[in-house]
Amino acid sequence: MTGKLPFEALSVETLATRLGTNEALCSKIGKDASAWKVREVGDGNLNLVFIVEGASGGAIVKQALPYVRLVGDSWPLPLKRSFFEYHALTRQEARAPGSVPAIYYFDEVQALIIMEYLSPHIILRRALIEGRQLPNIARDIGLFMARTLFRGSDLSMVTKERKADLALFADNVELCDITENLVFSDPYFDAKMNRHTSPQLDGLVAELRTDRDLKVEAQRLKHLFTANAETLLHGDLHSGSIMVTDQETRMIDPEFAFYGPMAFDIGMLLANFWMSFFSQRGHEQKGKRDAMRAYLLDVVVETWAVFRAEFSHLWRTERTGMLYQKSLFEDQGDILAAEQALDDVLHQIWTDLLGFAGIEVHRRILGLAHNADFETIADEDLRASCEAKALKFGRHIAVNRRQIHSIDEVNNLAALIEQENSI
Ligand code: SR1
Ligand code: MG
Repeated sequence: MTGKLPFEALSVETLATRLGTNEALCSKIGKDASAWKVREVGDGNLNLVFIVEGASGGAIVKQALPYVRLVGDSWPLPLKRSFFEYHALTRQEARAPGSVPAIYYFDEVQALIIMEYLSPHIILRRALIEGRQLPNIARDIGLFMARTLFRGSDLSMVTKERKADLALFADNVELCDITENLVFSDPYFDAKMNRHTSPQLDGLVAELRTDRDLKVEAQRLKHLFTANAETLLHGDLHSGSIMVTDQETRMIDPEFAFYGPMAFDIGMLLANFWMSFFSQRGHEQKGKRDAMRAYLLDVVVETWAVFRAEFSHLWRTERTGMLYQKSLFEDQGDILAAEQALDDVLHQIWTDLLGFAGIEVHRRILGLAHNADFETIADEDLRASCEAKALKFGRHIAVNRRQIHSIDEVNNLAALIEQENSI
């Protein structure tokens, strides 16, 4: 396949013929395309994902479709998201080496990326639903977030390069538009594509949609999301965008990448751990999940601690950008002022991440794109009761984010709500 042919979606049947002479793919998996085994495994909302296995190995072929797969061709979506995913992956690899799949090939016109087949990795969300305790995720994800968020910002980058990059990713308009609507607005009114577990949640949903404080807060956060072009975000860092083994963690799918507030990635990620926490009761049939719940709260604590420690380390050792220049602080012998500024920056991230986490919880229960943590709970009353607790938790941390001072406070709140009688 050359980049000059017009876009055409691949299929299991056509992939070997169309990519059979692709040198990057052949060198990874073997030249005999007639022996390739091809499976389509995409379970996300947007794209085609193929696993291709040949005589000498496997690879992933990911291709964007000109529409939202979850909804169909009534919702067109530009192919250029593949371009942003490719460029985000290259930056993430440079800033946090070993944290993303290796890229073998990119074809902009065909909107396809050929990349490393991560095996035996599975999607983190799936592992958490199964009740698996992964020992390294907090460390790996905390480091990934600190390194990518710090090194993609004006704390670290040459300002001319950062502004050029900001301009490049500013064109990721349609994917930002999805987040701006699906995350920040749709959950809080009766938007067309919304759904929720009904009738069980109807009362609570109506309450949340008339909650003035919550709606104002959600819009403040949307404002922050659109106006604070602070760093290159992953943009969709939930547990479905992370692949794991017991030892390894890799971040995938950064097609929503753009310059936004650091707290967005962290808040979205932690929200997904808290949602997993509230969903565990729905998966308890084969044994108690108390240990799993405790594990998830520990993961939250450790992820935030690792993030803070690594971000602080980078602040002290790599602060080469135009913000909080060393010439103003350390170079004048004022190390304490640099530490004061660090505390200030971390405090702002903390306050904002709670807000983003709260509304991420809401949109996964009230909006279009739900998550499997709750969706796979077949008993609707049980699912609704798990979801109701998560909704109350999300409302509390979003609205009260300026009055909450520690991660333990948030985890205690989660534990308290979990023990309450359900709706
Ligand atoms: C229409 S896309 C819905 C969601 O799927 C993606 O994974 C993002 O989270 C997006 O909000
Ligand atoms: Mg995705």
